[in-house]
Amino acid sequence: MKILDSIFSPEDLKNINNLEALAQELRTEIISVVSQNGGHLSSNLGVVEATIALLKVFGEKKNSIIWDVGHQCYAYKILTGRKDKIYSIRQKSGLSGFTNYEESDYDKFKSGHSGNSVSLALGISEFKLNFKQDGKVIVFIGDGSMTCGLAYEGLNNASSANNLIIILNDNSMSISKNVGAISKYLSKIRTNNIYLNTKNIVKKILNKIPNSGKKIDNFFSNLNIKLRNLLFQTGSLFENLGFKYYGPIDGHDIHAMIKVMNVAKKCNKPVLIHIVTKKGKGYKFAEIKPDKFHGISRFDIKTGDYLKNKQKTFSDIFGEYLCDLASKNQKIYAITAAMSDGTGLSEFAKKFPKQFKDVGIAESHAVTFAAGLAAGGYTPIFAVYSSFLQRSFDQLIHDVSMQKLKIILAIDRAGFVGEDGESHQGIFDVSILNSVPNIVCYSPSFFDELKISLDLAIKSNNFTAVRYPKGTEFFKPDWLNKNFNNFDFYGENKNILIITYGRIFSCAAKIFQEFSDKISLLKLNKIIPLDNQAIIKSREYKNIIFFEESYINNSVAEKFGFELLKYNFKGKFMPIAVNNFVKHATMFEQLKEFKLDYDSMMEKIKEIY
Ligand SMILES: Cc1ncc(C[n+]2csc(CCOP(=O)(O)OP(=O)(O)O)c2C)c(N)n1
Repeated sequence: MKILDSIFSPEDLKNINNLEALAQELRTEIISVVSQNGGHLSSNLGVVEATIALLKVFGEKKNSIIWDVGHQCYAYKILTGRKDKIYSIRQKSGLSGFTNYEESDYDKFKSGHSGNSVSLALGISEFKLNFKQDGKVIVFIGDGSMTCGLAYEGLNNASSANNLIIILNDNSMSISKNVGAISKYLSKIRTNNIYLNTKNIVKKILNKIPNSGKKIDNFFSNLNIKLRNLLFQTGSLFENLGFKYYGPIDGHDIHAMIKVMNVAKKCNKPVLIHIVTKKGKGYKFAEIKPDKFHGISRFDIKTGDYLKNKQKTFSDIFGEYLCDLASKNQKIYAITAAMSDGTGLSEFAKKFPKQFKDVGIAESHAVTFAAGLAAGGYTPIFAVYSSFLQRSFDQLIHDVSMQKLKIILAIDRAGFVGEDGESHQGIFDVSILNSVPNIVCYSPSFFDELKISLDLAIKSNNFTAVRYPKGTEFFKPDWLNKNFNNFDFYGENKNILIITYGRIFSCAAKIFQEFSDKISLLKLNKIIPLDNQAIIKSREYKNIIFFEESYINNSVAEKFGFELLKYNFKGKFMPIAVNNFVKHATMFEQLKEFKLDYDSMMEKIKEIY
């Protein structure tokens, strides 16, 4: 019988002696699940031991455990009563790939976006302290997420949170190699020779002391502060912020972590435990290439190879084309917020290191940095996933638009993204951009249109966004107008006009190809601002159905309908867009759920003709 078969809640960990064997079982389970469902493999493998220690010490429900990003919570889910459902992870109606309060009391929040954990924890901590509630609030945050400005806003306010414990999981990786001064600071702590020696001293002492938290505490406390700082090279940052600092601790040594966590449990001040782990631990391929296995689709466990042939994606095209453009234009400057690979910028980074910056998980900074670059004379291009751009709303308005600066946003993952779930869907960028004055936004449906959009953006003096979907292009009709106009009408039918843009234009185009006598089609390329001529011509139609793969409020459809009213449109206007958060499922299931796939479009059209 597996050890896992005897664990139904963290309580059951009390009876388990061979925790290393449990870690091994968890690893095997996680590798198996992710190989079938895809997911965040290397992050999860790295925290198996830390999760066991965490739940062994803080598994009671009176404690609140908050995972930053939450992508590394698979072992946590298995050990908190969700073992039987783990094979449904990231699938429609199955477990989420992040923490999710709808699934379990052990999950305090829905997670997905990085850097918010300390602030969330401080809120819970404040309530607990004021209402004299027992229990600790524990944050689990990676060194990558510590590149988020938001995390420091939290740390800056944490000094009186006496029930707060932060576990800093330092694996020196974000998705790719971590960047910036904080990362260098942590690396200095880790690699310092004194640390290596000290680690052994600490380990020896920890091993000698049978569960005597007090003695360990004394050991740490009684060391002269100066000596301790010298030994650990640490006191400065976290201690000056008001934390009691323990570390660095080997994050794969369950017993060492349990002991230090028990000490932290007794502290009456904020504590930061710095653990050092290996991303991808225990699976050869993930250890060698932790970035490839950070977020991965289905793969063969034996070879580590993807099970699906990788098709060219919009991100690939963007990255390649930007390299072409930069080879002729030294003023092009590309920025990523910790997503070089995902946004297709890895090659650019290698070829044009002086025209590239990975700023860490710092989307707000990235936009304002771009504004500064533009003010200095560069043509900055910030490549960012739609959902992470949400972090930069004020910067778009205050630091770019209000200053009349020209920057370019390359908005990747616009629209549904599938299995990553609610936090990651690219459905809000259009609503956001519709609130930014003087911005131009193109929504290409196909690879060549993406290139033309980028050309237009670079040639113009406008603040421009180009938004494009995850993955590859869909059906591309051969009758498509080769010019990338602001808009194009197709067909003669005056009864039904279908309007759409972006990826789902392909579904509408297929329908038009089959039923060109029954419908006409309007393809929008420039979605912000809307072209008046498109509105004026649309007045001629009796029924307009606007299909939009974006959130409905402040959508292009809403703007279009509003403009039609201004132009005295007398027909029927039917917007079909996303009206809620989007749960994890395949992208095709999501399109279907929100009635934006071929069949749903067809059904809607049939209601009318
Ligand atoms: C605001 C935001 N930007 C980008 C991401 C994408 N992202 C997910 S995990 C991750 C790296 C996190 O690194 P770390 O916190 O060190 O965790 P690790 O995976 O290394 O354990 C990034 C950039 C995100 N989730 N949220």
